[in-house]
Amino acid sequence: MTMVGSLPVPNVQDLAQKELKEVPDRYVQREAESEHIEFEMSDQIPVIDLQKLLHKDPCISSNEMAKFHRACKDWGFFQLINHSVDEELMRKMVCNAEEFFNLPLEEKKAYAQVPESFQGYGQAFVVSEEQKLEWSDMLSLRTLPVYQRNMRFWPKKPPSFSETLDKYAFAMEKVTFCLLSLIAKNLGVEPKKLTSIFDDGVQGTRMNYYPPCPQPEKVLGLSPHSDASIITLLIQNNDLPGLQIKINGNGWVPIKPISGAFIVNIGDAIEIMSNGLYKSIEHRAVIHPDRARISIAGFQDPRSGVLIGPLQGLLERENVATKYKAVNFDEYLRQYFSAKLDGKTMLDLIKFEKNEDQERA
Ligand SMILES: O=C(O)CCC(=O)C(=O)O
Repeated sequence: MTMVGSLPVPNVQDLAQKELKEVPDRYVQREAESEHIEFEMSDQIPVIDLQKLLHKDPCISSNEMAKFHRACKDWGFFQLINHSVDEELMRKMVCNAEEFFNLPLEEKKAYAQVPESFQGYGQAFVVSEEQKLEWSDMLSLRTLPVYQRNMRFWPKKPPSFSETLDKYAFAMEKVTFCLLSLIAKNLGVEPKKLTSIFDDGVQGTRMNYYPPCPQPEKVLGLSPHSDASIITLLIQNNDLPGLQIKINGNGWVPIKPISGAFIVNIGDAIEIMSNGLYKSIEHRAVIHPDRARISIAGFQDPRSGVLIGPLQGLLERENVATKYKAVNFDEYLRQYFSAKLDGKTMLDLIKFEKNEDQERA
């Protein structure tokens, strides 16, 4: 049985408060000077308007649906505006997370991860004592379905934390369900074929805390990876950039967050089900020299035990061969959480053959 969960590591927020001149060697994992950053592509990252997608006027909705299709196909990332989630709730969620991370370390340790579990305060994806470490701490919680929550890891401080996260979890689920129905429409498959994996679906919420770092060019907040999820919704504490994405194996494209928007990305589950038409894009988080950044990622996964594979209707209509093996999603997640973050290697393992993505890279 593979290990799920992370080896214990030092608390980075605590380390960062020690006013270090140089970061310890175990965190040095980047050579920024040899990286290519595509600043000019930042402004091209698609912005999708949910109200336009759902608009009664077919002219407006079909234009936006075409834009949405291209965003999922060519970018795998977009910012979602006019999503109907109360912006005050989003702000409160971020403030509650910030208040939690600002508690004394001893208080936060009451929610520390325990062996063989990814839930709680700590890290993820640390599987060996030699592995380089990320410049971040995290609080990971299973937020849906409600009966799968482990309240032992839900902070009691600030007092509004649990109520806010409960509301926020359902709000994220609603948006994801809506996006998934629209994705089905764009893929030309019966919505139920996609949304049925979502009934009783599992949602994990990860709150990432990235302290400032005296040598940000040497560290990573989160190593390059794609998400295992169906769809991920991300918000963050301010307009501080930190998230970067890799398009077509070229340089890193920084995302400039739009206030009040969700940053949305397609996860591995949709890449598999769309037979590679929609892309689960590699992304990473970089660190600011003197400001802390907090992000909250909501990962919507299929329900437990479901088998994920390319959608039959899509394969027949496009008359293409299946590029991915069908996988039990629980097993996929188990593998995902028992290895270090490493680009798209997990997804590559279930591809039938080298396809054009790899050839292009
Ligand atoms: O902090 C970010 O912007 C990225 C977070 C992320 O990719 C994750 O939590 O998997």
